[in-house]
Amino acid sequence: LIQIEQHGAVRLLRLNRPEALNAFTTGLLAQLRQALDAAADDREVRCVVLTGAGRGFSAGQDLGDPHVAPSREPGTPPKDIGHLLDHFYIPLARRVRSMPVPVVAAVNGVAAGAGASLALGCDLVLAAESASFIQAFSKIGLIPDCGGTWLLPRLVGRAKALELALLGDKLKAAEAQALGLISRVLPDAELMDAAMATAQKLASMPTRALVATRNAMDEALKLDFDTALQREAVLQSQMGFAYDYLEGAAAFLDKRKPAFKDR
Ligand code: LHQ
Repeated sequence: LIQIEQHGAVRLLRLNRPEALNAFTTGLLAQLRQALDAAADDREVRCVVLTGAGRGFSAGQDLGDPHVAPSREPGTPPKDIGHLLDHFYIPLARRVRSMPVPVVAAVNGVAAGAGASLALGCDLVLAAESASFIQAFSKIGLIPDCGGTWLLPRLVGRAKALELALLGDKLKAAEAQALGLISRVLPDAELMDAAMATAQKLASMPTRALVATRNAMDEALKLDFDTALQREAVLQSQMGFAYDYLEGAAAFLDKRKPAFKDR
């Protein structure tokens, strides 16, 4: 259910249930998490790209999944879909957010529900012109999950976050970029080349510093200014002791290309 390709130091993961717009079954969720774990554990991997096979990125939870679809039989007790979050979506969202390498989403088509949350939780989000983002949850009586309630207001502010989440309207890639929800929009035919070039660039950069930057920014959202300054000093001190800083500064002074290796 996941196609895995290695391009130099870039690990490409492609959700592969195109017949259902890569909607998440428990099998797909488990395999995606395994693939991310494997990328995290492999020291040769310095960037991960996440995309979808076919015309969609992911339509979110597979609503036909018997564990999720409410039973239509009278008298049957409702299912606790919270278990699915506990065992699949929460570990997945945490995994993406805590990867030891940058994660690029190449959103090739529609990203709906948890599919949108997954994309928006990545470090850089590139989208094809024909891609779209749908906060589909409200339309079926649910709330944004897989990090959606945390991500949306931080990315676009409360007013727009609520507009998107309450109305559940389709947001085109260009509108998503204008709102600051995603970083770049590419012509469809150029998306994958652009995403892979961006990933190769990130892979050639000082991975440990890139990841510490993401982590520091996520952390800073919870801190006051003064505490964030202190936290930067702690992290910067760690970076200063690392090989990549020595190499980066030396390469600059020697007027040569640096060869970074920390992760
Ligand atoms: C699908 C799905 C889908 C199954 C398309 N499931 N088959 C977490 C935990 C627990 C419970 C529930 O939820 C969550 C988090 C969530 O993610 S909730 C949100 C779930 N997602 C949605 O509500 C989106 C449902 N899909 C749609 O609204 C449309 O399919 C979109 C707008 C994404 C795309 O529309 P179209 O381009 O018109 O494509 P389509 O609707 O014709 O879909 C193509 C096929 O994919 C179709 O199958 P078929 O056999 O008829 O060709 C769909 O049934 C199937 N599919 N999404 N989520």
